Amino acid sequence: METQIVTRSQELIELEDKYGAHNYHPLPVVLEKGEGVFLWDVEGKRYFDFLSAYSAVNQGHCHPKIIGALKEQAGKLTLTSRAFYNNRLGPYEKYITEYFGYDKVLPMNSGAEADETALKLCRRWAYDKKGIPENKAKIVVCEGNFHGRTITIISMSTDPDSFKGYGPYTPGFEIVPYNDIDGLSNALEDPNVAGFLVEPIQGEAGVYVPEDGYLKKAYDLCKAKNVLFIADEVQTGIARTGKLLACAHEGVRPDILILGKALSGGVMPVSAVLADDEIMLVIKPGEHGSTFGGNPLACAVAVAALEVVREENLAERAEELGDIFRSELKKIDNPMIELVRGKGLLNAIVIKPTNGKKAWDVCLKMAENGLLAKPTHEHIIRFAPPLVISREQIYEALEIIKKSIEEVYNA
Ligand code: IF1
Repeated sequence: METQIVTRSQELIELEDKYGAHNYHPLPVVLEKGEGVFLWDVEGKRYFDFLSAYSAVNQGHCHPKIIGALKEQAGKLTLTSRAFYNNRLGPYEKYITEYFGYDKVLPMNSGAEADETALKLCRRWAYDKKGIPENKAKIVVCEGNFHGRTITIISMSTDPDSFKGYGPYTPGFEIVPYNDIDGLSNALEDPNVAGFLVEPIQGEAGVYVPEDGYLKKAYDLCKAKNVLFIADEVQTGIARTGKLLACAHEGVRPDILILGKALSGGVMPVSAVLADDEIMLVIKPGEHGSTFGGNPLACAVAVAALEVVREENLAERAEELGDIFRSELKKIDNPMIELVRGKGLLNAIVIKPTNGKKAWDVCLKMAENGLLAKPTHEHIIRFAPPLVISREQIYEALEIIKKSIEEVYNA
């Protein structure tokens, strides 16, 4: 009788397949441990993490300082709800508002919740401050946007994978092409426009970097029309692109700033919306909130996560190592690499399918060779390692990437 050898990984993949909803198609790698830039699977194989949980793990996996804060706070108090005050929220609010330079913060959990919060804030401001007639406020968004998965957020999406089959949709959004100042300018002619929501670099769209000057021009147009400039920095923020915020590359200070992901270093869902008083205070007690938003555990973790970014100069590292990484990627002479783009350590390559081999095959080969990355939109591979990566490790990873593409090309 033939005995079938089933690995632990296969067993665990089958469990997810049998009992979990099929809303993802992961690479066939089952992870059980992380430290810094590395992940280990259940068979003990080590990988470079070049996804960083979609930029949530900028500080590296299980950063000792962040995990220390988590452990200490977990033994004391984790959740009070906002029905009462807690001793961690005030200090966190002071810390994060000074850190990013805003009067106030509104704490939430997921990125989508923070985006929803920003949309509500913008609409309230439109009615209470700008004087737009009731229910007429419009928010301009960009083609190719990704802001999360709620019904309202997918109502602004132009990607059928995100929105198809979930109607009826939330009205009140106008879509303009990304990286197109004239398109935005036309849309802003409508006096009922209250806000412009934009990703400084479009992540899900495939790390699409707008032309230099786009964000500044967009910001200036918004100012001229009394429209709020709302930046979704859930993915681009917290040092990923070589500055604390991607908007800072153009000296733009958003009226409403949305943060998530790396705000906790990937330890738990922590998101935030930042704005000045004249915007933030339009929401009054009882008009918005969340059971978990601002919980003491999240506050302790977020302060530690932000301290790490500063103490370890992660923005400067991302800038410097990102330049090296992109210039070395561009040197790889392989017909499968069509394009290299990105900023800081948020990068992508566009793969030209060759002999039936696609980005997915390249990712499988890289995993085999010890580096994890994920394709997006069929032909794009995102490269976004934790920002604690060293220069030597960047070169080591480049060797794996180069070798893997060659192996797929020559197969
Ligand atoms: C998934 C991509 C990244 C975001 C921006 C808000 C959110 C996200 C700019 C919502 C979330 C995600 C979610 C994740 C995959 C992922 C993603 F592949 F879609 F493109 F990061 F690159 N604003 N991004 O990028 O934050 O509610 O998830 O905390 O599987 O949906 P969330």
